[in-house]
Amino acid sequence: MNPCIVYLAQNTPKDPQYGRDSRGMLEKSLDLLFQNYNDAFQHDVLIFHEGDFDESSQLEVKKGRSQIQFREINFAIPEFLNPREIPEKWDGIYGIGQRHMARFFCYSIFPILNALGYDWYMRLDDDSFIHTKINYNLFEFMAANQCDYGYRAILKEPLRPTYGFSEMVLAYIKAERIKPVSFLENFDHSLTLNNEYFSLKGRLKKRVTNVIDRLSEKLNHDLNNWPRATEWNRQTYYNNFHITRVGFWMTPEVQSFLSYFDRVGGNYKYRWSDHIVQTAAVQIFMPDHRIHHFQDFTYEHATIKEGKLEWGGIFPGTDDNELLAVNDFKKQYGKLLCNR
Ligand SMILES: Nc1nc2c(ncn2[C@@H]2O[C@H](COP(=O)(O)OP(=O)(O)OP(=O)(O)O)[C@@H](O)[C@H]2O)c(=O)[nH]1
Ligand SMILES: [Mg+2]
Repeated sequence: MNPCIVYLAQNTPKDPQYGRDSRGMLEKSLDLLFQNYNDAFQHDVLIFHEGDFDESSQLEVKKGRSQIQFREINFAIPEFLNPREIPEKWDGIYGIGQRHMARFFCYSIFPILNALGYDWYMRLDDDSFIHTKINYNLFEFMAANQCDYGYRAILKEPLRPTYGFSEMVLAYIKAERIKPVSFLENFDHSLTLNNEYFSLKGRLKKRVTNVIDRLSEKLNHDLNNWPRATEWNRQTYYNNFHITRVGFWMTPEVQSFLSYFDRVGGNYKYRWSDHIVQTAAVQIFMPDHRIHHFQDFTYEHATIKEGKLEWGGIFPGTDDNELLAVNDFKKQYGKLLCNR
């Protein structure tokens, strides 16, 4: 096993997207990571960057921790996309850097890590904080339990950056005659099957679950019976923390799906983010028993705007409700989680 921990980082006290102290947050994230986990397990930590960490800043961030390596990458809009279709600022807010980041994490990262010889990775962002001591090797735990994808939280993605996404995924699995493992179970408002309508409310709920199961069973045989494409529940892995086996992402089926997604250009044109495609890939191709929900440590990833909690939050570990970090967070923002 040759695992690593990855970050994508920016060497700035005020990032162009949110005006946050990216460099300061990265250092805090690394300090907590080493204190609570990596001092003991000594995994390689790769920090991808666009050349803005010069040698002296790299040394400052490393603080003598030899496991940390900086790796320079270059971002560019793919040549097969029409640049005129790509807004410089999406919705007048989101710059191109954020969309390069999304493409990096849902498409480019897998062949890069594979070529470097890493077979597992764990992702953290500069604003990802692990607050609890983790006393076991997370990668060995995953392998020993035959899991290929581990996540800490699920959040409901807003509608705006998902327009057209589920339709695109359904078109692909339909055309390719793929029978998704659990993706269709997330179309849960209503269903059309054999011209019957089932409401999710009340007593019919159980029946709908059965219908979904049957629908999954039927898919490859009856292409006319499909869930309505606009009904995706948008529940997605909050993947600023995740652990996964690189080999899964390099299988021809998953690569083919990711390449299709990439050619559509949804990251750049519609701000479809990395976590929605990652969620779909996992739920289409990965058996449920290979997915693990970590709940035993406290993880923080919060989008704060003007002092207010806008998205995400702090996710207390099973025994961590009285943890100082949890109490401080609640005191400061009035709640633990924001998932509008
Ligand atoms: N090099 C580089 N890194 C970036 C860029 N945009 C984001 N990142 C990094 O990628 C990681 C994820 O970016 P975030 O802005 O936190 O994106 P996010 O987690 O989807 O958004 P939030 O939920 O609001 O935190 C962070 O570590 C960022 O510093 C970019 O343009 N260039
Ligand atoms: Mg983030």
